[in-house]
Amino acid sequence: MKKALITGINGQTGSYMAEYLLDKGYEVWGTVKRNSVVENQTARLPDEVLNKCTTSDGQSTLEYADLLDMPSLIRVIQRSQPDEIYHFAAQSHVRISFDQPSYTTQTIVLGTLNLLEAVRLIKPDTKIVHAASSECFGNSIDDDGFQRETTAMLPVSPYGCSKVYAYNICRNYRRAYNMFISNSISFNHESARRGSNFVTAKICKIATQIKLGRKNEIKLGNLSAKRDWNHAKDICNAMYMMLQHDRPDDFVVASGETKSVEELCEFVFNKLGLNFKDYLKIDKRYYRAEELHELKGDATKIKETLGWEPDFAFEDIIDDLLDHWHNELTGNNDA
Ligand code: F7E
Repeated sequence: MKKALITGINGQTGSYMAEYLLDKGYEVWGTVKRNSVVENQTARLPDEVLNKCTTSDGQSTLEYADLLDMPSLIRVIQRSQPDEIYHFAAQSHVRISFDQPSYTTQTIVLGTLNLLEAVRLIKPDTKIVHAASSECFGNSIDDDGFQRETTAMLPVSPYGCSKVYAYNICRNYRRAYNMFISNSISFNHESARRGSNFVTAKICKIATQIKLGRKNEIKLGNLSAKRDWNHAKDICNAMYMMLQHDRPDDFVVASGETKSVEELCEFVFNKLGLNFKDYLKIDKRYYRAEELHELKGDATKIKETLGWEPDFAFEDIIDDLLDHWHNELTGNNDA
């Protein structure tokens, strides 16, 4: 039985990764960050997943650990002896990275370095895939309007700057120590489990509240920003494929389509039979100190090398979010 360790197993993508790997028969380990509300520590992991997070002799495979606490990383790697590591844990909200630049940098920069160093010292044959980000590109874009593996990285947020370091230290450890470390340069990825302070989930949640008569306005920031939206489950599949490849490498994972926040908003409200302009207020609070204007990824490399194809189109992603928020807000959790 293969063993995988997921950092940030309770995050949006980490939780889907756990399900994906359990379905493939893996023993799944996860790092859990201590939260004073104990239920929040595993809130995104359904009971059937939690119940399967055990060793063959019934010991829990969820371990308290923090990327900034090296002893905790050493302990979890020693205990789990993983064949594969899926590295998600980070402060991942771009606007909040302007409010908490030091914390964001510590979790991503030192956190990734600590993880790589612990693996190098304890179990250097572990295969690692790091959740890098399209934020690494910032406003750099090729002449044909796409970002790809060769596009210059010119980040425009503390989060993006940190992810460029993490991306590069992964490449450095790969070359310097001959370790199997890949980067998934993931573009925006969304789902029913997306935190509602990210724009897709925020719009779907509030549009549903408006439809139910519980709210009468939505406050948003920069409507002209364009993003390449994907489903988190498609990112899991891509990251799994990267670790089954015969060598480590870096891959853009993206849909190749881009839409503005305004187009997203219009699409969601239209689906509910509403006109977003009747409810929209612009609030400067949601702007970033420096904006990233447009993301559109070229996923040719992963498609041609690994055979990856996404299962979810843009409308499927929105349907997943709207179904979730309708059920959550109406208490219809059996649906
Ligand atoms: O913003 C605009 C905002 O916060 C998307 C993370 O997963 O993807 C994500 O980062 C766009 C931005 O995601 C609001 O200015 C307008 O242009 O959903 P978001 P993000 O910043 O693109 C990358 C790839 C990551 O790696 C990150 O970890 O929407 N926007 N009004 C707004 N955004 C938010 N959150 N809230 C608003 O009210």
